[in-house]
Amino acid sequence: MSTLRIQPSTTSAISSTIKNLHLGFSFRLPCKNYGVSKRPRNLSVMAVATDPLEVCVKASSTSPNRLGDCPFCQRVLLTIEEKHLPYDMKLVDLGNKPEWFLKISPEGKVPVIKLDEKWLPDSDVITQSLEEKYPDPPLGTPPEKASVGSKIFSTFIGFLKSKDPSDGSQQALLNELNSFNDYIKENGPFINGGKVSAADLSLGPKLYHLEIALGHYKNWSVADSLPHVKSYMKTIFSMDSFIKTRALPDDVIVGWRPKVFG
Ligand SMILES: N[C@@H](CCC(=O)N[C@@H](CS)C(=O)NCC(=O)O)C(=O)O
Repeated sequence: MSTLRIQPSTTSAISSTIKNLHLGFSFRLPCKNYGVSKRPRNLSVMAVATDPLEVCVKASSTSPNRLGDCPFCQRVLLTIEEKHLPYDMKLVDLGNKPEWFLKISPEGKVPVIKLDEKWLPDSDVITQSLEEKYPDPPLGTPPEKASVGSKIFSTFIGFLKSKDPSDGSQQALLNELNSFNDYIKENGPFINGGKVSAADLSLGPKLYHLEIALGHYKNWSVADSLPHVKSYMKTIFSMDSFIKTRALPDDVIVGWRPKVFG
């Protein structure tokens, strides 16, 4: 195992490490949060670091030691980032899954996270558990808004895979994007109004994949007639947490290739 210590990028960061772990890699990202312990009367604020969360995510298939192109992994990382929790990322090569990973994720899927000494799969379950365990800042989306935009991803995949321009798959995606445009116009800038919430952290990575994959494989982009979808994407894609956790465009392109040509 080799360890590379990187200088923290912010004054509040505790440490950054990159560790080689068997066939995967582990990154400790700058820890922004210091849990404030009970304050002794004669002392000023005492900062106590929280143990980093361990999270297994997809490794890049184009660049060594980089995060890969899994939108479900990015959703989990965004949630952790927005809650200002420290974490260690273990990069898993999904094309050659190591034994240690299959032991903790028998289905062989990422993301998986260690919470209360148990490895937990599935981004729905993980983000819900993070919300319960670390309620501040709250990121929950009210149930009546939680499924806004939720059909965009499946219609995007339908259009991306389509080889028949007249099969209605492009229109199906446009219908979903139109509804979303109207919703954000009335309720935006985020799904739950003024603040980012769990539904945005799920949808944002999927829109990122949509933009890159449809741009590359179909020469297609979100039309100017959908300005609220465009501004929503711009807002989410420029969040610090998003920039820090996004996949490389080349990985997104390589990742969708089997769906397009398979
Ligand atoms: N429902 C799961 C889906 C996770 C998933 O499909 N992950 C993909 C990567 S994006 C995976 O691990 N696939 C296994 C493989 O490629 O072998 C979630 O929300 O976490």
